[in-house]
Amino acid sequence: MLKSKFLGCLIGSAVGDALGSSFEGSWVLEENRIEENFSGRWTDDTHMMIGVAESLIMNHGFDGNHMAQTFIKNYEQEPWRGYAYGPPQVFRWIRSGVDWSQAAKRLFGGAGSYGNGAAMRVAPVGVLYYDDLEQLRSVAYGQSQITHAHELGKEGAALQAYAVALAVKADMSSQLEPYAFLKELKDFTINDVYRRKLETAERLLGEKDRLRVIKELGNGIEAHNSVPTAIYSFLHCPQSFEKSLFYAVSLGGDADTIGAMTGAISGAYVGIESVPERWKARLERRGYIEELAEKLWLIKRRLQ
Ligand code: AR6
Ligand code: MG
Repeated sequence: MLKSKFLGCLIGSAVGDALGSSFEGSWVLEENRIEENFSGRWTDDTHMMIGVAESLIMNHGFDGNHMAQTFIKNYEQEPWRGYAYGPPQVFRWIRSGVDWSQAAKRLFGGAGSYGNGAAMRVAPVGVLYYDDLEQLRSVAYGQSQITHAHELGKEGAALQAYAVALAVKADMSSQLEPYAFLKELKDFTINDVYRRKLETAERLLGEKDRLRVIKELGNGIEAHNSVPTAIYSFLHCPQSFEKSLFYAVSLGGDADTIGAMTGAISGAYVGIESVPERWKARLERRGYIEELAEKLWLIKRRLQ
């Protein structure tokens, strides 16, 4: 079952990215339109998630310099994946000699980025450290530091990784309790912005009006306006990968990234078998992503 959850998480993340990628920046949309354009092609979200997995596997854990070089190598091979402004800028600074742990602090006038780029790629950290909170937080922050030095960017990644971890630990055969799930996340976060968002998510459970959900939780490119939204989308229907994903993408906005983060949590809960075959079958580089998930699982098994 654990192996199925590792595979479900990484494949789920890539499927969510691919499903949402046609709707990045769109308004709220009808769920029955979402599948029309599904090509299985994914964007920078999955490209960077692959980089995180490759580096964790190569080093049997986190090595900041190696992960930064892996991101750079992947980016230079396929720069057209839809990267935002921040990461490529950081890559150029590192290439010109700036240390991997310092470069991202230069972004946005020294504030660092609070974009959702560190959270969208964090799934491999969530599975590998699902039963070790301290390591999970430390590696989630470490991998963020490469491109996202702002506290909200880093905390968003840690929260997303922890949501994945909780989903790995939860047993599919007993009903998942959304209030208990949100409470665990609230206890985990050390940031008030996220704590308030999780309280809002709790209040909104079962809300029918999508515009209200967007207004209160957000659907933007900022980590604090998308990570809680992905968690909420998973909780919309925890037992169904398909329903959670349709819901996440229907909110529009940063649909590929909210799709990727929802897919990572949902896939980690339901397992690979419950990710619809029609989506898996068309997913770009499915075999390679499955191979990475399996290697992470093997490392986990050896560590235990
Ligand atoms: N001050 C002002 N604006 C900011 C700040 C800040 N401190 N931090 C972030 N932004 P970026 P990402 C805004 O560039 O997080 C892809 O399409 C600013 O507009 O660090 O990797 C993926 O699919 C900045 O450009 O990149 C995701 O949707 C933007 O947030 C997304 O891009 C994104 O931060 C991930 O982007
Ligand atoms: Mg996006």
